[in-house]
Amino acid sequence: MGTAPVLAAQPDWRRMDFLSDLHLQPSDKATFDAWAHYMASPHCDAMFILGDLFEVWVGDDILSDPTHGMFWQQCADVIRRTSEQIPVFFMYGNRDFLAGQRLLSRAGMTALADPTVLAVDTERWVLSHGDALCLTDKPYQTFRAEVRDTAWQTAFLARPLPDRLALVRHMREASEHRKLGSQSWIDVDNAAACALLQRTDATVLIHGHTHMPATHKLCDSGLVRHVLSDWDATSQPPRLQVLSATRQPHAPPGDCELGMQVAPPIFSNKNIISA
Ligand SMILES: [Mn+2]
Repeated sequence: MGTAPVLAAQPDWRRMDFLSDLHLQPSDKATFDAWAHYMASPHCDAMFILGDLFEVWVGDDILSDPTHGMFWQQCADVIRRTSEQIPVFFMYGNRDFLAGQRLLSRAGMTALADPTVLAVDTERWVLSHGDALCLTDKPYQTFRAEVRDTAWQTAFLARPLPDRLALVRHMREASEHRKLGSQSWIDVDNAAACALLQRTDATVLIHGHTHMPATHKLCDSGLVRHVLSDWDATSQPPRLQVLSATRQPHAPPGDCELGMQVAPPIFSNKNIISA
């Protein structure tokens, strides 16, 4: 990863919400419903979706496909209604990196590079999906470099939609099979996370991807790594976490509170988790 672009938080953004790994898909209506409810009345002034919003994205032409299009249109329309009220930023994950301009325009989302530095007053936070930092997974990093290549993407998108859907299904099955054989989940490399923060002059890294929500202190230097959970409304208890950053109205600039919450808040106060 080279240098990271900087996005300055607008002065009137009191609350910023971060979420990732919703893995929206037609077969999981409960998670879609919980997410749509959260999106319908956002209590934040800016929203950051840090990748894997969709379980898979095979190309924007799926939006107009008579057989498969309806669910993805609904997703785009849910985002559209939110982005008409507040800015919605989207970072590509390893499952939806083929999201294109047509989806972004329809949903009213602004794409963010991975990583992006979010400058909040005097603080600098790095936003990332997280997969690029899982360095010990060498086969995945090779695969990632291959599929992020423009020529690969052009060739893939040129294939008929049914072919792409079949190919993705095949790749998913192979990946699930591989996971069954491995003992542990591969995590973000802490040294790489630390180096990224130092290189970008930032103190906080916010990412998803690993589905291992936690707050890690990095390299004894006050640096912090916040890991977002994935979303699953059917698990017990439901996983529907949003990391909210709130600027206190009377606090000095840069005095921001980061707290993990569960969305939508209708589920009950018991679901509020302290950061
Ligand atoms: Mn991911």
